[in-house]
Amino acid sequence: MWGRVLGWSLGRQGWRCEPWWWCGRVLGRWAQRRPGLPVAAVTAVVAGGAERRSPRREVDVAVLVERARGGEPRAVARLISLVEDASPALREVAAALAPHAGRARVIGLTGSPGVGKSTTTSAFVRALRERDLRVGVLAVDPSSPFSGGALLGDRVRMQDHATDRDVFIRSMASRGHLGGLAWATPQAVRVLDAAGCDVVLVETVGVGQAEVEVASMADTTLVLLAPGMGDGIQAAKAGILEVADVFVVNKADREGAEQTVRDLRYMLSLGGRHSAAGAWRPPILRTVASRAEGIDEVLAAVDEHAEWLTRTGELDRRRRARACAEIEAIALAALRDRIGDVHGSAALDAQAARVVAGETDPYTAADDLVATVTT
Ligand SMILES: Nc1nc2c(ncn2[C@@H]2O[C@H](COP(=O)(O)OP(=O)(O)OP(=O)(O)O)[C@@H](O)[C@H]2O)c(=O)[nH]1
Ligand SMILES: [Mg+2]
Repeated sequence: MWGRVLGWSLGRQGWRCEPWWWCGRVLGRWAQRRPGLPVAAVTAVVAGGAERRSPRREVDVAVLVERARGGEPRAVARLISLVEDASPALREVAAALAPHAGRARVIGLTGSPGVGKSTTTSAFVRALRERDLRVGVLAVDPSSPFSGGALLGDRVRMQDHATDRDVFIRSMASRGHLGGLAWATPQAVRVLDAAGCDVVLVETVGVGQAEVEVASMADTTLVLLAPGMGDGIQAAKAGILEVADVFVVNKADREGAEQTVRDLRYMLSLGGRHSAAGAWRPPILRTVASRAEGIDEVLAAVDEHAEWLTRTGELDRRRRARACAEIEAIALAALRDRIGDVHGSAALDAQAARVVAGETDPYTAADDLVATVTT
């Protein structure tokens, strides 16, 4: 839920009436007209009912996770909010989710703004629903501090799926957290995984470092390009060619698609991770996402990649590497917090004075500092 005003709440499905708020109003008025009645008590009882139902109240994480596992959209949304807001309940949420995650296939989609990621995602959702799979979609914008704005268009495009109970769609933004989405996204994926999603699609905007990080959280990463956007060069610069498992040249109905495919082939021929012996060779596929053309072929390539991941043990290796990165990020954040506490303290000042006086070097001083905060 995004907000509430006078008995109405704004959520994923638009504005909704809040019956308990209206009950409170009506009963309160009714009680006021009866002098013998303790108005405050009536209001308190009604308010209590409303509060107990209010998702902003006390968080019972175990109940929330159970409800999410039952596929209840509100519980899923609430859990993702707790993760995104780095709520104090985050640790409890992570612990409660752990036994129920690891089943979903995670597919990342990345590429420059406007290349057609959301259109492709929407076409994927339709194709996956035809296979009767439950689908989660996370639209992630690492460069934006807002969950709305640029992503509003995505919601509009995703409207086709808004009433489908087996499709969960959520947009996330960094909200200014340090390394925010890098750790919030895997947790949000776990929420969707625990909610029984067979496939989680993670759409990230742009081709910068943050996108590469988010993309590397997927089992299979799709890099989208479009003709005439100079994407190939940009992608090569950002190192995105390295993370791609499948290349999709979208907007193949436009002039220049063949040139984009040729450019890509050339760049891949120059070497890199994909040219090693036994490595996965990323296919280059053409799509017209707006007409759902080529989508089945892309899904077939994703299936083939999934099969390769399992056969070669790469899936396990990737998931472990991801867990390593996640643990490391959390540990570093904790360490940074503690050093922050030390910052300006007498211990740090004393070390600084010794470095300035030439009595020690900054490396030894840093070792001492780390030893102080970790013991
Ligand atoms: N001609 C043509 N237009 C397309 C195709 N796929 C998407 N579009 C259009 O391209 C525009 C951008 O599509 P989106 O799906 O929003 O692109 P996006 O990559 O999600 O954009 P951001 O989320 O802003 O980065 C929309 O107007 C689509 O209708 C295609 O295959 N051919
Ligand atoms: Mg989009």
